[in-house]
Amino acid sequence: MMQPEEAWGARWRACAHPLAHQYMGSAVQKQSLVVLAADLPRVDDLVDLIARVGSHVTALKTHVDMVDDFTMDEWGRVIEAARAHDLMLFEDRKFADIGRVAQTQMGGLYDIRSWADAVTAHSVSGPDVLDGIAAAWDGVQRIGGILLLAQMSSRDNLLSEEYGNRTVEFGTASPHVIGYIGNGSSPAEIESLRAKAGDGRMIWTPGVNLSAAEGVLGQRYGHPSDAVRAGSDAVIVGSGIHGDENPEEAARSYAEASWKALLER
Ligand code: S5P
Repeated sequence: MMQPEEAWGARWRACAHPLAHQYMGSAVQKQSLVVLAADLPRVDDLVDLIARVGSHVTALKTHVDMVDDFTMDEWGRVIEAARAHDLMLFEDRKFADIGRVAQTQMGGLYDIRSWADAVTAHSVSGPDVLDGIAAAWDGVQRIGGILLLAQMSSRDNLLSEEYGNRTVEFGTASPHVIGYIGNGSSPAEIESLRAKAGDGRMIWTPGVNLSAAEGVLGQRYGHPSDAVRAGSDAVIVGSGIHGDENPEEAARSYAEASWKALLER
């Protein structure tokens, strides 16, 4: 099997966080840079989807607060299914409050700190949100990584170039930040973010779809291969997989496209 350093090059050497290495190592094993956006409202359907596509995807991105039948016990089934497929658990919570509140929001009903390996955060409130999130993991003796939103895929969003630059400054200064969310629908924007982020941080991109049609409610899409060639290290795919009539085949296609593009890069 290929060594991670061979596939990832400078990115492997420069990303120091253990979770960045966990993701990149697992991507090589599965030959897939696909993060499954499992946007389904029922635990049974989530567990079923993981069983079907788990071997073609590298991380499981959740929105735990969209699950209708959430209880901590039921959620345990999702965690177990993900771990059984060696998937990193990534809660897309988009924390955006002051540090102290983000710390407490990592607990609460969903107790994100106890199971998530990675979470997303907005940088709008300043860099202390990052320390708040890290303090919550610290409180339960776990280590996690944060992905900061530097760009978004939705049309007319307010994340300007300057906002993205400041976000990268926060991310560069924080040991808890493993990477950035970039706009997967625009190779030019990914390239620009890549130039600023350097090799020490990953870029994960939503807004990718193989049939690159218009998404609903202002979502925009680009091709996963273009995103990876432009500097994305993970393609976040939701509808393209769970909305397909054959999720397993779809996941395999995304995995192949993303892996091939990484090797080309
Ligand atoms: O800018 C963004 C950031 C994120 S994290 N645009 C996004 O679409 N996302 C997330 O990616 C969104 O919350 C959803 O879970 C996923 C995209 O889903 P899809 O069905 O459009 O592939």
